[in-house]
This record gives sequence, structure tokens and C-alpha cells, in this order.
Amino acid sequence: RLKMTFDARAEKSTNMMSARLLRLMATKRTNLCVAGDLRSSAAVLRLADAVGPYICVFKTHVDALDDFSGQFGPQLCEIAKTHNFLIMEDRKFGDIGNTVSLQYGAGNFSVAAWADLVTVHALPGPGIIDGLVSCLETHRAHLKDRACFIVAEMSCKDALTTASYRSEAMKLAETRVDFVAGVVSQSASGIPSPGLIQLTPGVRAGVNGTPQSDSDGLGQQYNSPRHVVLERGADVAVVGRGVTEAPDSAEAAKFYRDLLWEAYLERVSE
Ligand code: UP6
Repeated sequence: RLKMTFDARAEKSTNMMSARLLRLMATKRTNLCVAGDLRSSAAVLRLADAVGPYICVFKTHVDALDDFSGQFGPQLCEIAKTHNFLIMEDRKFGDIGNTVSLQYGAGNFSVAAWADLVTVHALPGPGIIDGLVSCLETHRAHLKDRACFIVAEMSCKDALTTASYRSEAMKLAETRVDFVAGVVSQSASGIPSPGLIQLTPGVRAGVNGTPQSDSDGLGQQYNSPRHVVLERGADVAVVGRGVTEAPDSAEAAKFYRDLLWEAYLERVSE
């Protein structure tokens, strides 16, 4: 699986969104996801537009915005269309099916209306996937262009995502390819099918042997772009503050894109 190209994996994928993302990555030559963790909608939209040419996915936390309005989703979708990337709302749903169905489709955020992808904790078991899918049945237009990533393993220090939890989360991902495009994980072990995409956060340049700090003081643990792709099996690497705290976010995104893509090419050519 790790030696296969994104195009070859897209051929094997049984989830339509996973195939679409793998093809997008191959065509656009990028495996970078930028996490736009800023507090104002305008700043997030500006960031998305600036980094747009270098990313395959733009990841949001809309519940951290001070000024979220119904305009945000459609505006972000316009930018995504211009630059050809997918939008992931990192909601990390984690409740019973009925509740997540409400949270996904309704409320202020109406996530299902604008986010191509969402993240989901495995904790509640298969019912959480049923809940999200049932919500989409009422938004029929989107049944075919929505999918989720299951959080199997977290990047932060002392996370409770143990090996056995992780392995159960992988089984859930494998059995629900109808709606699961990938997993959020720190390593590739046990990821069964070539179609499942590994999304790996906790990425920042200048770590793994170099002086820059490998944590953020609040438990986040960082690895370098090369390390996550070559040693941890990341397909898509998530960079947040590595880009948002850089003096020029477009330059920073290009820098990370180059490092990550080079590492991917090295991985598939070995
Ligand atoms: N994220 C993690 N670790 C996980 C899952 N998700 O850091 O296990 C998300 C965070 C944040 C981004 O919610 O949006 O990835 C990482 O941002 P950073 O690069 O600024 O640390």
C-alpha cells in the first residue's frame, strides 16, 4: 500500500471521495493539508486563498471562529473551486447517531452543506457512521460527495488512543468504506486497504534531530514532513501553525508542499 502511487490507489478505492482525493493529489502534486486555525472568518478565507495553490485539503475548526456566519461555507467553497482543493471540517464528532446527525446537518454551522470531509471519533462505534449517513439522506444532493475520516490515533502526548483502540477504529474504517475515506493516524500499521487515506497531523519543519521545539507546550507533538511521510506512512500531512505563524503563509505552504511531495516520491520509488 505504501509503495503504491496515489493514482494506483485511487483505482483500488471503493470510496468515491477517497478516489477523488487521491486523484486530486496525484494531479495537483500535493499531499499537504493546511489547518486554518485562526479566529476570524476573513483571516481563514484569506489564508485558504493564499495557500490554495499548494494544498489538497483545507482543514477548518469553524466552532473556533469568533464571527462565523452562514456566508462562510459558500465563500470557502468558492475558494476551494478556484484552487481545486477539498474542505475538511475537523469537527471530531463523538456522540450517538441521532445527535451527530443533528450536529452534522443542522445548527448554526450546517457542516454537511459545505464541508466535503469531516472527522469522526471511533468511540461510539458504527452508530456514529449511521447517524452521519442518515443526515445526508435528508441532504440528498450530497450523498455522493461527502465522506469522513475516522480518528484512530491522536498526535498529542499521552493520548488514550491505545493500540487496541486504534485497531478497532481501523476495523470500523474498513467495514464502512461506504462513508469512510480515511483515518487520522500517526502510523500506517494495520491500515488495511489501499483506498484508505492516512491523514497525519503534528507536522512542523525543523524537528526530529534539529533544534526547533517538537511540542507546543500544550501536549502537541511534532514530527518533520519527511519523517511523517517516510517513517509514519502519512498520505496527507496536516500543517497548522507551521504555516499560520510563518511571516508569509503562501511561501510556507509552498515550502511544506515541496518537502512533503519529495518525500512521497521517494517513498513510492524505493
Ligand atoms: N489534530 C491534531 N492531532 C490530532 C488530530 N487533529 O493536531 O491527533 C488537528 C488539530 C489542529 C491541527 O485540531 O487543527 O490538527 C494541528 O495544528 P498544528 O499544526 O498547529 O499543531
